[in-house]
Amino acid sequence: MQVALIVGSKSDVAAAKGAIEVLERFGVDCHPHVCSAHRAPERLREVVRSAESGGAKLFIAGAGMAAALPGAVASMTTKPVIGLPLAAGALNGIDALLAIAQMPPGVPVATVAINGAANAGYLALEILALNDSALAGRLADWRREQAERVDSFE
Ligand code: RP5
Repeated sequence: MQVALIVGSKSDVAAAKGAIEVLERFGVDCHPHVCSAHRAPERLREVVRSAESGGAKLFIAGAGMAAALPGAVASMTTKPVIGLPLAAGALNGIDALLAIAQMPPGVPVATVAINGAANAGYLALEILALNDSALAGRLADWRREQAERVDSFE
């Protein structure tokens, strides 16, 4: 496993699937979990520990509302954590975005856009590509294809 993806609730799963799709498209193994930082903190510790011993190089953590999950995961590992704020409550994800971004110095969470699951996947790929030249090459090819599509009238 290279990436562990954790969301705080079953209700978050659909909004997080875009990250898995991106990772799978580039052949990167991702194990998804549902575990709430507020409702099951002890189980979360076990999920993070077993993901690390299973080879996870980084974490994507998605949650809505108070969104404690990404910060809690970051407190349990020194691997990079990408926070995915989800639009789950009355504040449409602004609450989660602010909660995830406002980490204390020394315990960072890299935060993507509200419901930005695909970019959580792409950022994970870019981090993994630092030590994987084949993956870096595939990402560069994909960026070139994207540029050609944007520049074309077809
Ligand atoms: C957050 O509260 C979860 O990440 C979810 O986005 C939101 C609502 O959770 P449920 O009540 O649907 O389980 O902790």
